[in-house]
Amino acid sequence: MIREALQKDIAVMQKSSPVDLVTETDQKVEQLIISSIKGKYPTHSFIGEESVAAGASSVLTDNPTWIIDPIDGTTNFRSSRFALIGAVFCAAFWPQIEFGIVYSCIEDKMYTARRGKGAFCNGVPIKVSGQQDINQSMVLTEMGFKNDPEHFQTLLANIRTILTIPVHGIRCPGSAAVNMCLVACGSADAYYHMGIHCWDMAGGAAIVTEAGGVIMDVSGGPFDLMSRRLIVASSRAIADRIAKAITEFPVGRDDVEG
Ligand code: LIP
Repeated sequence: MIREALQKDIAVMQKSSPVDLVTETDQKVEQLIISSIKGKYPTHSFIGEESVAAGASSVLTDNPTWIIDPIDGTTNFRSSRFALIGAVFCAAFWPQIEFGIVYSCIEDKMYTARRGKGAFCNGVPIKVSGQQDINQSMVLTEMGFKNDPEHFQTLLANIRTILTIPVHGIRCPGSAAVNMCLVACGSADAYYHMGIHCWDMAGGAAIVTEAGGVIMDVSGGPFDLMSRRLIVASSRAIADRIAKAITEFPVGRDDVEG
């Protein structure tokens, strides 16, 4: 459905800000995923990016819950047909993530993982690079300016701090879920981000963990799916070094509504 939509004109609507976009395809893909899963598991719950935008709850309960981002990288999808666009879904059987699926649909790469059973790309097992040396690492992050000069200054200062550690480079591919998969398969060594959502992180969290990666909060504490922030890395040493380097800014939580 996403690939077909790329052949046509894409009408874009703005949600909370110019960096928070939605298209008809986001809404249709989310409905398709939810109705397919509901057919099999009628009692399960859902947290979907577009359903939450329309007013649904994003609080995780102890009911089996599917967390869905129909198009992760909507800006890539809408503006440039940029190569990295992910469709993400994952099942959280509270308090654990049971499995994650990220489909990088332009590349036709299906990343999958199930807790304790490993991570795969198109059925082939994947592993993080195992890199321990921050000076030899490729780091991913994202830039979204939400009209808050203070956050923007911190975001830019963090990029400068990481670059001058130094590292091999920083890249901003535009899809949180795909970024996590790039770390999971060893194409990048780390990814950090503040201001994303549980639907951007959930599928990739399962995949990077099963690929042998480290996932943590930007403070260096345990990863919290509802915290809107994370570091993933090929090793504890690199994750700790990034946590030490970056300055936090407040982003709120997904499970505090209103
Ligand atoms: C997007 C992320 C992207 C990030 C944006 C946004 P969406 O998700 O994947 O990496 O920079 O802030 O959260 O909105 O396209 O699903």
